[in-house]
Amino acid sequence: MHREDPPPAPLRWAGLLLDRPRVMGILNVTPDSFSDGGRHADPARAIAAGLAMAEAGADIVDIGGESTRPGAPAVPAAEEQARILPVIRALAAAGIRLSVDTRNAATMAAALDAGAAIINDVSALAHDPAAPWLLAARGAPVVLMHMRGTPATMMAHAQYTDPVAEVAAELAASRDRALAAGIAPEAIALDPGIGFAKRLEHNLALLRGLERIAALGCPVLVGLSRKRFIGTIAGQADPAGRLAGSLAAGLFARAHGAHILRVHDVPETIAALKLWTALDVPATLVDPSLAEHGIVPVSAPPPDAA
Ligand code: HH2
Repeated sequence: MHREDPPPAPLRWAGLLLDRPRVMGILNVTPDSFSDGGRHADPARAIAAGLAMAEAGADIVDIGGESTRPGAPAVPAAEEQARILPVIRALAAAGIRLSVDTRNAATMAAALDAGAAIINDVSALAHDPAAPWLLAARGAPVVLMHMRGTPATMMAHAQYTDPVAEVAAELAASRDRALAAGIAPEAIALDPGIGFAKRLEHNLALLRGLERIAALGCPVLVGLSRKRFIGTIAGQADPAGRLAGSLAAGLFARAHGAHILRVHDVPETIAALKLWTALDVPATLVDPSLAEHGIVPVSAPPPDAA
């Protein structure tokens, strides 16, 4: 890009202007999620946790009723809905932008009816044949995440020659299937699926190569919070002890093209991103709330100063 070129217009997705990093808080209403399993299984505790995330500044709260950790059993859609719908209704009534982490079209429909705005599907709409048509009809924004196989079988498929090229090509194919079903291009965000059919070296390659996923032209969401590769590298067996590594990897992902980070630790992630943004300040990408501290957008130098 030449100095005199105007910066590209920021992407917009799900009512969010992606001119600065956005944060999706994780709210698993499950007994068995790998990090927060059981903590929010009671609806009242889940609602309180969702309200706290929004209060802390989460742009989206992502509600899940089925664990997708490696080897996790599938949860019947009726059970999944019984877990999440009361939480969705309460948090939607509080005006919180909600996504729902589900692979089932019936759960997607019920969640949208209950007030959710976004669907987050770890199968990229491949699990349930009704899902793409439903979302095309509803016009809901969707996260298409990369995975191979199912959570029960995915680690057997973690074989790549060039992980970044293969994941980018498979995500592009998922996007094209969604478009062919009638989902609008601006409704689609893509996610490399850190830890899903990926081993340590694949996760690292994908984070280093995130720009090639962003080059597909859709907003990029990354979920790496407390995941196993962080524990492996930092020597932390307990997911709850992986905050520092999650923040470091999240900032790296942001610097390499991620627009949205899906995280367990909302206030800590927002603080880290604020510091990163204040230091990085690429032209117009400044959090407006920093203006009170005198940190304002820097305009590009005139061409002859280059
Ligand atoms: N990771 C998990 C679940 N859903 N969705 C997207 N888009 N991206 C991710 O990386 C992602 C996801 C797994 O993490 P978590 O929800 O914390 O655990 P569990 O699947 O055990 O409930």
